[in-house]
Amino acid sequence: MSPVRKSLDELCVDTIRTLAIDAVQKAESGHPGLPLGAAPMAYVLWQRHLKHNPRDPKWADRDRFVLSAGHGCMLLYCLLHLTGYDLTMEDLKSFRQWGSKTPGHPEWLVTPGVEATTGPLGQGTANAIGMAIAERALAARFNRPGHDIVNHRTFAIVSDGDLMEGISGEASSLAGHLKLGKLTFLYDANQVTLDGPASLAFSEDVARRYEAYGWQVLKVEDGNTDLDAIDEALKRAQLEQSRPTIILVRTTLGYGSPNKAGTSEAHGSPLGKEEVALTRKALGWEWEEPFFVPPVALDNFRTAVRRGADLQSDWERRFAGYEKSFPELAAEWRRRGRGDLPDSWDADLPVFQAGEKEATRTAAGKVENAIAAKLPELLGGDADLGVSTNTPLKEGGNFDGQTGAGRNLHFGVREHAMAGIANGMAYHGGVRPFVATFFCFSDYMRPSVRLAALNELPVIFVWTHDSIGLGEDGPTHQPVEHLMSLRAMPGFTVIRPADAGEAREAWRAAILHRDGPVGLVLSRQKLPVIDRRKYAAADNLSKGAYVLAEASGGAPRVVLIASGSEVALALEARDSLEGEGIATRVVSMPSWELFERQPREYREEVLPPSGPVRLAIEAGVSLGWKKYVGDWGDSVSLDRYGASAPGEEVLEELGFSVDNVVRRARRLIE
Ligand SMILES: Cc1ncc(C[n+]2csc(CCOP(=O)(O)OP(=O)(O)O)c2C)c(N)n1
Ligand SMILES: [Mg+2]
Repeated sequence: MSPVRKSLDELCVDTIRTLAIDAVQKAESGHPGLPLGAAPMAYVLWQRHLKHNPRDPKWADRDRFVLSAGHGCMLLYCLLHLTGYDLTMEDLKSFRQWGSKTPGHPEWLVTPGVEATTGPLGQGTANAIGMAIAERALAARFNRPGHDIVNHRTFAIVSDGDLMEGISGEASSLAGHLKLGKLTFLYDANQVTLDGPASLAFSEDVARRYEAYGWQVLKVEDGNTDLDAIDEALKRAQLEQSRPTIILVRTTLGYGSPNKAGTSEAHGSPLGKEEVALTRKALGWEWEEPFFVPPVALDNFRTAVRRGADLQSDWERRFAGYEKSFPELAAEWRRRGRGDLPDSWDADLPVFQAGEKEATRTAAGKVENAIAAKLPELLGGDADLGVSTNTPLKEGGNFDGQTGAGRNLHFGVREHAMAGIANGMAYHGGVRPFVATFFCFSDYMRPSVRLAALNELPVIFVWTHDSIGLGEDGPTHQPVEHLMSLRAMPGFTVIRPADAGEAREAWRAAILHRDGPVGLVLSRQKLPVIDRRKYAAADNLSKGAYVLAEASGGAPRVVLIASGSEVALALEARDSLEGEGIATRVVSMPSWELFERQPREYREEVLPPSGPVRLAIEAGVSLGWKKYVGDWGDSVSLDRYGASAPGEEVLEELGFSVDNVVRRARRLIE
């Protein structure tokens, strides 16, 4: 191919391409193929359609862009640098290096302008859908006739791998159902994946699949060079109001690389010095020095700065008018933008009477509803188990994807998408998402839960039916290893309240916890409401663990540590042990993570490092309890699966009885 005169647009596309392969080459690591193939669609989107302001990446009414195929992150970093975000050429040159702003996959907390952390394929599709949902919810709350304060779109580039992943199917099905008209996917249909041609494992008709989901499906036959066709499709996508749009853009992975294009060799390793040179040549790139950006290209990209400033100042002017007409709404908008809570949001939370019995799922549902009355940003839903999780907002109405009205999201039986969508809502900001299902099915959500933790997203996961105590449904539904497996996840806070009072405090703690996700782990079965005149107050939950019942005489010989439904059992066992003259302390430990945040003196007061022996009681695996019971301690726990029978019987049979706890405590002392 001999060098041909390029249009400015073509020059800009090739600037992205060459910059991306240079950065991958310099890092000696990374994915050159996607940027080479997807540069045209990304360029046209960013240059002609995306509403954004590089100088204020957090401007609330910007369009959202998610690169779901996060391995292609060099594409995104190039766009950010070239259009004028706070990402320098030096940053591009430090791709994948320690401490750089250009990590190996896009990270939300690291790089300004990155809207979602992606890399685990499929997640970005659900994140984008969550963003589009948040946009609608905010529009319904804040927009007034003549005042479109919230009016932006969500775009995502998705790859073959993204669309193979189950989560994209779940999420896209829901997006079609909700008729999210302001959502657009650009599908980088290059028919190649990591191991070879996509046809090794992917032969469905994606267009018909998306049509069946209720999406508008558009096609661009030559995504490598036909910028006008991409532009046209993007225009049509934005004319459609009542369906999300997917644009199938046929591209070549590694476009331009003479020896690797169209093969999986272009996917995930540097092209190699020679092939980089050949690729430049094939693209008709005149310059030899790496990382060269032609000044005319840069000028063109940087028009985004002026455009962005104009767009944002226009919005700010309109917002000022809105603020005059609707001062209260504007104040709420600002408060939500800051992430602050309204005054006295928790003034009227329900109180529960000692002597009654109530499942923590039931109590938590009442508390959540009371909070929702004061906290309009709280919205969420469940995966077809609302009747059991008690999480639907009674006054909330069902969410309408067109108008954005309603606060109850029916995710259907789609746990993974539910969690990924909740993350997207949290990334978007302005809303406070919660999602609910049975605790056992947290496994179906785990990849997204992990990303919530990694990104410090304030998503509240409500998980009910928290142990073998759920009974008859049997071992398929009875969580055993789930508590510990979530405690193993850095940045994730697990809270398993002991009774209705702690359930109230658990919700309070969850709302106050704004720098990471929280899992509320709640019982199906009724539990006695602990008499707080006799025992310590429930608001001690905020410290993670506390002395619920002190040993008579103040010097315990044994400390029983329990969480959730096992706390009532510990109190009963304490009565028996004390009856035998064994001074016994009961520590309620709803949250390891909150406890670890306390000063050492407090932790040592609750669990003295020397002296009394400790026995943990929890209907879950023993793994991990050594941390708190020490080498001399023990745990009444569960290193096997449960069984199908009435809950009380399963608990009794598997060792969660007063007799067994007393016996085990006695054995420890001896
Ligand atoms: C959940 C998950 N599984 C596996 C991977 C590893 N992986 C990265 S990219 C990829 C597939 C690449 O194919 P495609 O998505 O079509 O991207 P392209 O090669 O076209 O850029 C795989 C398997 C991953 N990132 N996430
Ligand atoms: Mg592919």
